[in-house]
Amino acid sequence: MAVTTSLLSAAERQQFAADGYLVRRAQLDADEIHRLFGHFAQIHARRHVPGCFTAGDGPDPLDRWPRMMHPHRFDSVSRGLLLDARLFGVVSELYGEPALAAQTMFYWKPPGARGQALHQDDFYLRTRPGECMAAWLALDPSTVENGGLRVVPGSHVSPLQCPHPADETQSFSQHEVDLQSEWRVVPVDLRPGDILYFLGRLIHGSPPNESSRFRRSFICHYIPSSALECSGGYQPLLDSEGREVRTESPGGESDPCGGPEFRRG
Ligand SMILES: O=C(O)CCC(=O)C(=O)O
Repeated sequence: MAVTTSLLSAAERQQFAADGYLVRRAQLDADEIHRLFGHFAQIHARRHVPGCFTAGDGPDPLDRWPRMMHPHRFDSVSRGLLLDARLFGVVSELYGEPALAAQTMFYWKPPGARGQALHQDDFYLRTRPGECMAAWLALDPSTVENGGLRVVPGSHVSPLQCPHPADETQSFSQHEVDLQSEWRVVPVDLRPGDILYFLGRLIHGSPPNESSRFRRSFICHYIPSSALECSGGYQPLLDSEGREVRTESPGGESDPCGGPEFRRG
């Protein structure tokens, strides 16, 4: 796939390089989003899809509305979005080389749900060389009140950190990284159809949903096609035509903080 330079402006590319993230507004329209709501509600009604999610009936809202992992592995709508040029093409252009698609997730983030502590995605994907990139698609308004994403601009130039345990009363995930004193955590307000792109070393996370509204989002992860390693759980990867490919070797999953690239917190 040739990487064209027609999707992004020079200002967008510059801002992405400086901050490590970029918001592109109104990439999906209201009809498309409405169809996605109905579609994922039908999948959730199955209550259990192996390797993707199991819905329970416990008191934790995330037990009743768990995130769906890798829905593109069985669902053509998710796979279509992952490979859609509005996402895949932009990611390839930001990389300056063809991307490979690694992951999809659907988050319901119901009222009362815990957030996700500040982290770097490449702690999980282990992309080498290079770094992964997320395309985070807002399906509902995503704000401070309902647990919208927050980012640390410029933190993408720092190395991967070895995280410490997160406060699991606030975060459903167990890992949290530290902030340097000059860094600021900035909320990113998104409207339905907006896409936030960000790099695998950018520190980001989300607070709990303290509103009475769901905050639904569809999240894709990619790696550059020149990467030689990516964690095994994200493979097989897909190229722009949907063909399955694998990196030469999986990342070092046995000791996630052991490599020389990790700064121990
Ligand atoms: O959507 C969220 O609340 C957090 C998602 C996130 O940080 C991630 O997928 O890496």
